Order: sequence, then C-alpha cells, then structure tokens
Amino acid sequence: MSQHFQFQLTATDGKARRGEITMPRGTVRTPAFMPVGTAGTVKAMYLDQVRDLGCDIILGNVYHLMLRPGAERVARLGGLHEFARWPHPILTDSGGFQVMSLAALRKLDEKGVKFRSHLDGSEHALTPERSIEIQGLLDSDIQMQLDECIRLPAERAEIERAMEMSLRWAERCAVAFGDQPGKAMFGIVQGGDVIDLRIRSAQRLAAMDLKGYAVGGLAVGEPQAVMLATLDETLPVLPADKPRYLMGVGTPQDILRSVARGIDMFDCVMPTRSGRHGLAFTRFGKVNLKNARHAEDKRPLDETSDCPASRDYSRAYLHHLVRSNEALASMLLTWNNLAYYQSLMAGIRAAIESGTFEAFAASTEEAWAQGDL
Ligand code: PRF
Repeated sequence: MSQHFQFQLTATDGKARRGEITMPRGTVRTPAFMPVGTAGTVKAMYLDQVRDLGCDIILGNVYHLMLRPGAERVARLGGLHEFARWPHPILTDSGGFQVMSLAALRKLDEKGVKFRSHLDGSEHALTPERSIEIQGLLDSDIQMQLDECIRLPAERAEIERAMEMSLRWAERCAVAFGDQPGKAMFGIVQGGDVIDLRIRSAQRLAAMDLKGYAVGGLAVGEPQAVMLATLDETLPVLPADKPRYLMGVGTPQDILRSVARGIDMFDCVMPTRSGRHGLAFTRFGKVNLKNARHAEDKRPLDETSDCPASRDYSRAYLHHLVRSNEALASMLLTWNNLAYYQSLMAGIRAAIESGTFEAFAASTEEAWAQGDL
C-alpha cells in the first residue's frame, strides 16, 4: 500500500472518470459512495457488514465527535479507526455545515464559529485551525477545510462573502494541515448558484494545489438542474488529476448525473436515514414499506441481490417490522439500502471501464422511472 496519498485515473468515458485513491490505510475505488458514520457508527450497521458490501471509505463528523465523546478522548483511545474498529480510510467533514444545521445560538465571523451543543447546550468554538486539529486527533485520512455553506436561495452578496471567507479559511486549514504525505486536506468550492463566484472559488482553490477538491453548497434547496449546471461550469476549472467530491449528494439519479459530469466521490445520509424511516432503495426505485399494500407481499425487495436483507426477507415481514418500530427494521433496510448504493457504484465503475456509462446511466434511470413498488 502506498505510503503517500495518491490519485490515479484508470479510465474515462466522456466526462465520467474511474480512478483509485491510494493511501496508507487502503485504496478507494472511484466513483465512490461514502456511507455516513456521523458519530463513529454507520447507524444500524456493523462496520464489518459495511466493509463486506464493498465499501472502501466511510465518513465521520467533527461536529458530533468533538461534542461526544470528544476528540482528545478519541485520540487517547487510539484514534477513530481503532475506536470504531474500521481500519480502512475515513474522511471527516470539518464541522461548519453541521454547526449551521444542528447547533443553537451560532455566531460566525472571520475567526470561526461559536455555538451551543444541540446535546446539552454547552458552549464550543471551531476555527479552521481547531477543525484540522480535531481531524488530526481523530486520525482522519481525508480532512476537509472549514467552510461556510449558504442555503439557497440567497443574495449574491451573502454568497460572495461566505465564499471569500471560505477561501481564506482554506488557506488557514492548509497551513494548519502542513505536510502529511499519507493524508489529504481537501478544499471546498462554494459560491452558491452564482457561476462567476463558483469559477473564482474553484480557480483560487486550484491555485493552492491541494490534494483534492470538494464541491459544497449544493443540494441545499436549489433545483437539480441548477446543481448540474453549476457542476458543468465548475468542474472544468478544477485540476483533472485530483479527486472531486460532491458533498451531501444524493439520490441515485443525482449520483449518475454528477458522475456524468466528472464527480468522483459522494456521501449522503439518504440510504441510512431512509432505511431507519421505512424506505427501501432497489433497482426498480423506492419502496415505502410502511404502506399497507406490502402487508401480505411474500416477495423480497430484490431476489437477484447478494444481500440477505434484500433477497431473503419478505416485504410482508419488513412491513411488519417497520410498523412495529422494531430495531431489526432499521438494520435490514439500512443494509438493503447500502447494498443497493454500493452495487450502483460498482455498476458505474464497471460501465466507465467498458465505455458504456451513458447506456448504464440511461437504463438505471429508466428502471427507476418505471417504479416497481
Ligand atoms: N460543506 C461542508 N459539508 C457539507 C456541505 C458543505 O457545503 C454540504 C452541502 N451539500 C453537505 N455537507 N463542509
């Protein structure tokens, strides 16, 4: 395994890219979907199961882990990989986005962000430097700069202010991160739905020669067409030889359409959170297992899947578990959903390798549009 963080493109098909990120803890095959492991757990899953689904990397959150159990405590316990028993790569989000969505009484300025914990109301602060320090204490392999994400719709002036500050925070994070050959710190493009701001953000980050780039500030209230048009204009500005990560996205359709534009990495709570709310993802679309029409349906979610949750349990039983609020409902549906997402990514990677991505994307979208349910 490489002692250095490296990215290699192994095939392209149109703008879609197949690559490998190598780092000391393992290789990430891209395009990759990263299950969200907010608090050091992919909720309702054993990490061995997550690994067995073909997952190369999971995501953790500075915000949650700094509040509980605390970054210094995780460091004393050997770091997040050892603590959670996941010896493979971990990417951590820097905290700003979660502060803005979860914390109370936030105060954000050039220095950083002060906030009260959503757990107990205690006061905390995050600066660009402290976010990188926490990500180091967690021993995260891919660390994200602290940024400010503006929800859309928003005024240009507000989007520009946050984007410019995020660029200054990127510089501070890069200094704090320093030179760590086996790890990476990614910059985050901001700029909302304003194309010239997106281009300026991407150009300035590209000039910093970071090891990878994320596109943030999308899927925050704008129509999908706006997100895709923004990717169309932004991605050509980023260096082709660095990985590109679209944060917090998305549906299978969002993923296919973003891969088609040159995105390499994704994370989203959708498969895990939906699983805990009775929603299953399958090759034929979404299945809402709360619905009474499943009550006597003996068919499994997908008899062709290798995932036991998808193949071996009747919809009737899953419906019963969901209606009864059983823990096993969350476990089986999360398992099914992550199996579907990982098989989608494996299909995407194989299609790019064989030069058939467009047809693969069309047939996948078509099957979803039919909706079996
Ligand atoms: N910034 C960070 N994390 C994020 C986002 C962002 O803009 C988003 C937006 N989709 C999700 N997660 N740091």
